[in-house]
Amino acid sequence: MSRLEIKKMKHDVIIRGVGGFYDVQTTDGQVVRCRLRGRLRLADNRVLVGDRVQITITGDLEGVIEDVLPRDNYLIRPPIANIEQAIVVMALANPEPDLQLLDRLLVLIGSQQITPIICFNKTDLCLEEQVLSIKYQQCGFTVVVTSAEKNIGILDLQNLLAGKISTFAGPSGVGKSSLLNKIEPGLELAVSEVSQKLRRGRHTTREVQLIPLSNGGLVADTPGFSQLTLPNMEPVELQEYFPEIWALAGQCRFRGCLHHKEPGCAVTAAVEEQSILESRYQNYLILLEELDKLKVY
Ligand SMILES: Nc1nc2c(ncn2[C@@H]2O[C@H](COP(=O)(O)OP(=O)(O)OP(=O)(O)O)[C@@H](O)[C@H]2O)c(=O)[nH]1
Ligand SMILES: [Mg+2]
Ligand SMILES: [Zn+2]
Repeated sequence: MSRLEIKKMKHDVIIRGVGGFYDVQTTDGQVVRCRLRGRLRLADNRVLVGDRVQITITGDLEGVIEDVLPRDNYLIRPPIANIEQAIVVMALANPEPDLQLLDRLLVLIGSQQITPIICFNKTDLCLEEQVLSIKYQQCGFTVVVTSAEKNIGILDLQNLLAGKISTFAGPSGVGKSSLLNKIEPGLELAVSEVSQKLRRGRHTTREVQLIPLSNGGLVADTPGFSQLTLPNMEPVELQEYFPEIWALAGQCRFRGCLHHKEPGCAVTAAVEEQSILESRYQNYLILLEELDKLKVY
């Protein structure tokens, strides 16, 4: 069976892990608690939420995962497989947006051929919300500005999630679970206040969990994180995941320009003219250096 055929078929999917077991949603809508067949536990790539699996039923809503089907894609953070789009949530305030983590996540997501969507939440706490959202829109990203508190942008999110398999991603405390509670009333996911002392979230969500939506979508709530190492890629590949840089790359004097110190670089010129966001370019350089080091050692 080709990858495409596997994708088109409906399959049983892991929707959450629970203390060594996996809940699998079957094609007929039941949730079967499964253990892993022994040899799968030894496999290099651990089993992820979102994996399509073959199971045998052993009892009343109990089964065994016999096999994991090939993945379309997966993310290391949040750990999830086979998604179409990732909603990266950043709070505009409380906690302050971490633009380096945002740009890192956008690279990771892009490199897995997953569609990124940026969600700037807590717009009720911020007066200049326009600035960031317009800048990222100009880069070519889809951006939604929301407030779970004041019910802003929830309909936009619902429309983006309808009929798709998506994941939320982002730091702790930005409001991922709060937004999902608004998107799907009745969910009642746990949320908790941002620590004012540490100025960050309290890691309330502990597990990745795929949630069926009443509009036909499937969306994962995920634990927040603040650290993310990029997957191994050639330094020259990085620019492909910065759309605004990639769009100019053809105008540089040298082919294979890394847009760092090369003469005749269209990208550094655009940064000087402020048509490329300075923070995006600085984050590009930080990631470029990281990939360079990975390559050397
Ligand atoms: N003012 C304001 N507060 C919000 C908004 N959305 C969420 N919050 C608050 O932010 C805090 C953290 O929200 P959570 O939904 O738990 O955040 P999370 O991203 O799920 O965090 P983790 O599960 O730890 O990764 C809670 O106190 C929410 O009430 C918003 O739009 N505006
Ligand atoms: Mg949460
Ligand atoms: Zn260049």
